[in-house]
Parts: sequence; C-alpha cells; structure tokens
Amino acid sequence: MTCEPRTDASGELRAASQAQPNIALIKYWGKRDAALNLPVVGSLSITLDSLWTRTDVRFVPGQKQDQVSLNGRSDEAEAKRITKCLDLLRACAGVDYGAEVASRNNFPTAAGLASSASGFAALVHAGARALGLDLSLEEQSVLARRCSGSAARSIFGGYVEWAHGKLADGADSVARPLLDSEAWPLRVAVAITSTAAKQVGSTEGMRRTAETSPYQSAWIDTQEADLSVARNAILARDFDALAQISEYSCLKMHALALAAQPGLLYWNGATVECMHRVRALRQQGVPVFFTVDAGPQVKAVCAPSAIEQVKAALRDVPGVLEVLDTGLGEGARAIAADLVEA
Ligand code: 2P0
Repeated sequence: MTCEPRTDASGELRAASQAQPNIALIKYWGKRDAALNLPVVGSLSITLDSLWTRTDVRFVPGQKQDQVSLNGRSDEAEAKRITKCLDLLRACAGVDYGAEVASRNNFPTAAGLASSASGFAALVHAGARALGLDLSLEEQSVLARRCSGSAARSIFGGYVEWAHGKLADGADSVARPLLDSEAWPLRVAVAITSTAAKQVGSTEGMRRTAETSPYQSAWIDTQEADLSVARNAILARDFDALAQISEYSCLKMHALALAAQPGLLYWNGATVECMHRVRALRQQGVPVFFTVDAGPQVKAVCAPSAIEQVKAALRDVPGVLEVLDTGLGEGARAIAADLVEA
C-alpha cells in the first residue's frame, strides 16, 4: 500500500463519512495475527443500509491528544482504539496532529450489531480524506481491518468477501465486493433482545476460543468449502442454498465458541426462540433464515416479499424489545459534516 499525502490538501483537515454495519453470513472468528488483525478464515457478509455510523474527523496541527465523542459522550476504552486507528492514518500521512472525532450510531453500540465494523470503516474513510490521503477502497479496507477485522468488509456495499490472505504483512487480507445490493436486494429484520453491552468482546472471545476450543482446527479446515457454497449461492441468487449454508456457518461458529473454556454463550432465551421462529417460518415456505453474531440479537435475512411477516413473527417472541428493518446498502462514503450532529 502506498500512502502518499496529496500535495493539494488545503484548508481545514476535516472530513465526514458514513458507513453501515455488515452482517457475516459466513463468519469470521479467530486471528492468525492479533497485532495486524489477520483472520484465520475468510468470511462473507452483507452490508446494511438503514443502520449507520456517521463520523466527523478534524485533524488540528499543534494539538497533541485526540478528543473523541461517541454518541455525545466520552468513552476511554473506545477512544484508545480510535487513537490507534488514527495513528495508522497519521503514519501514512507523516503527521502527528491530534484529531477531534465525533461519531454517532443510530443503533445500539457493542451489542452484537457490528458497531465496530461501521465505526472503523467510517473513521478510516473520513480520516484518510481529512488528511488528503489518496487511498483506494481496497487500501482503506486493509487499514480498517487493522482497526477492527469486520470493518474491512463495511468499506464496501452489497455482498462482500474478505480473504484471510497468506502474506505475513496482511497486504492480501482485503475485502472485495462480490455482488451489488441492487442485484439481489434481500432484506433483514433485526430482533433486538437486549441493549446491554456484551460481557466478552469479540477480540477476547476469539483469543479464548483459539486457545481452548477443541474445535478450532475443524473450524479452519471447513471454512473454504462454506465460502465456496455461499459465493455460488449468491452469484446464482439461490436463496435456499444461501439459507442452509448461512445457518450452518452461524451455528458452527457458536458451537466453536461455546466449546471454549469458559464457554462463550452470547445468546439469551429470546435469541433461541427467534431462531426457532425463523425455522418454523421457513418450513411453512417463507424465504427467511437467521444469523447471530457475538451478541444476543437475531438477524433474519429474507426475500423482500416476506419482510412484514418475518417482522411480525419476531415481534411476537417474548423478550424481543424491538425489531429493526433494513435493506442492503452501499459502502463507506463522504457526507456533509453537519449530518453527524443532526
Ligand atoms: C463476523 N464477528 O464475521 C464475526 C461473527 C462476530 C461474530 O467480526 O477483534 O469486532 O475487532 O477484529 O471485527 C466481530 O469481530 O473483532 C465479528 P476484531 P470484530 O462478523
């Protein structure tokens, strides 16, 4: 990756961007290099549209520290991760300016809704532009990956595959778009079953799993076949094939993590009940399948014609607080700075 600052950068070193969370259908879990955030397996995701992170980044020459506001509040742990991410951009540009960062999500943070994916994709996209760095989307995906693995995928819209790569420096561990969202505009109902932040974050969960789960090598050995099935299902718009392989990958990831010591149990009772409801709907012929990440929310992916029926069925599950509804959307993009505070 070349990181040459543009020579025509002028005026305020400020830019704002929006990125959306993505949901993995073939899951990422496990790192081959924790410092560079290189995954042990490839993964495949869909980028959403109506959930978003909007981030405004302003570098201030002479300022020593970064100042970070997330949803109008300071958060020390997140501010540290943001500073580490900004350091990568500063190293590219050859500057040491502190930054003022304001970021806002329109969905619950850190509860298994991929807020770090949209958050770091938006941060890299805005920060690179603020510094006048001329980075391709693939180069932005590599930088976003180093800040949070799944953020590599939120740089792009629609159906996205992130390669695990083989190179030690991770230059080939990059996400690439597979199919546009308009080419197969599936919808997603998200059943929120808890708004509490999860007890074990993904980074720690992956480390614990790799060290203690007896299923780790089987997970790695079977991932390429799953990716191939999912890729073909997407390119053929074969809903049933995508449903089968996606639920399989989800349950396999959770089985892997459940077998860690101590076991990682990201579900609550409503999570499980939602999964049963989705399967019951599918048995009745409704084109829908579930996926669940490192948190208790259930994402039900369905054909557009089924969205109202799926939402109603999930709303009916005791313990479901709210059901969000989204389509598939675009990748990271520039926005006006006033949209961040609006
Ligand atoms: C995924 N998850 O593929 C998987 C499935 C959660 C379950 O990527 O440590 O926040 O920052 O690389 O990206 C969540 O992990 O973890 C995640 P780090 P990240 O979407």
